Amino acid sequence: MTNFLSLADVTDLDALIQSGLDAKANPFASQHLGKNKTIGLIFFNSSLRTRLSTQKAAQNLGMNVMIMNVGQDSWGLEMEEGVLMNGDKAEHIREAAAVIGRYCNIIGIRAFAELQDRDKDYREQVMHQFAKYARVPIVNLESATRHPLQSLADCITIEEVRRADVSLPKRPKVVLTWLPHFKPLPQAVGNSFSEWMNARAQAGQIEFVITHPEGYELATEFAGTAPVIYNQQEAFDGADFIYGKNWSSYTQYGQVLTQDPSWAVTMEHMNRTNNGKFMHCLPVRRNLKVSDAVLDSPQSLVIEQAANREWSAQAVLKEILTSL
Ligand code: AN0
Ligand code: CP
Repeated sequence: MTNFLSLADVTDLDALIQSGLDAKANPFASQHLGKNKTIGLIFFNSSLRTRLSTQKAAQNLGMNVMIMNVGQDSWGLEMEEGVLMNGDKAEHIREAAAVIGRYCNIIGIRAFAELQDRDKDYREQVMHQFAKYARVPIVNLESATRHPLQSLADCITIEEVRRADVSLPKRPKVVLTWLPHFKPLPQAVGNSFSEWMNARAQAGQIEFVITHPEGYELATEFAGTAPVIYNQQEAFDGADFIYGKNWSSYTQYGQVLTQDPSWAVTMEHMNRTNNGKFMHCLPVRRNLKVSDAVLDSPQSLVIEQAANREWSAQAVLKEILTSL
């Protein structure tokens, strides 16, 4: 693996999931692999889990870690080519990425969608500019359209539960549900989760269903052929895993079309499932998107899911380090 930008960079998903589970069982087995290697973690946006879990994973592999918040710690970075830089951005990505690439063996980047211009966001300019000018492997720490380290942690979490619970069906039913929120959020987590779950469904591992109000359709490149059910209750029937996430509209780009509170997940919703587990990438606003009762119930996987971010990052970094 050179870059880890999306599922397309994964050659063997089963092996990567297993590598994450192996890292969880034995975190320091490869502690010499990253000796004298440096990872730079570059954040254009806030983070709790991604920042700490990726740092921890890199340290488990013996790497040195440098972290920078763009704009706060560094200069603002211009991404457009051939522009007159007379605005508020003091440095161009050409120099910035090239310089960071000289200090680091791997660079992780978080840069959310701006939700203003759909074509611009879906072009993934920040990831591609870094990949072009840094000349070292790039890891996506959540880009405009994807969050693959989260999706890998989600796969690890589902696999872990599947192995532990023999009563689960051979192909558990996984439901991605939209949740209400007053703020426009990116589609990245929903996109990525769909992309990875569609791959799992195609491999015969799970059944995958998407539910959201009309107008919240994800781009077809991500939704794939998963059934979309506009009736949330119907979608929840017999589900083994409920994965909640808010996203803003893709078709009416970046808009909040509804905040219908009936879409927030409560115990009543969960009672329609097959004693299903509740998943969310976090951060989550309690009682706006999902009730206290669900988050605090034994059905909630959110903390284990966040814990598994360490092992997803470790599996990815291990594979990149091996290819250096
Ligand atoms: C971000 C998002 O929705 O993409 C990050 C999630 C991991 N969430 C918020 O901005 C609240
Ligand atoms: N799930 C996730 O990526 O969380 P952070 O935004 O806190 O990194």
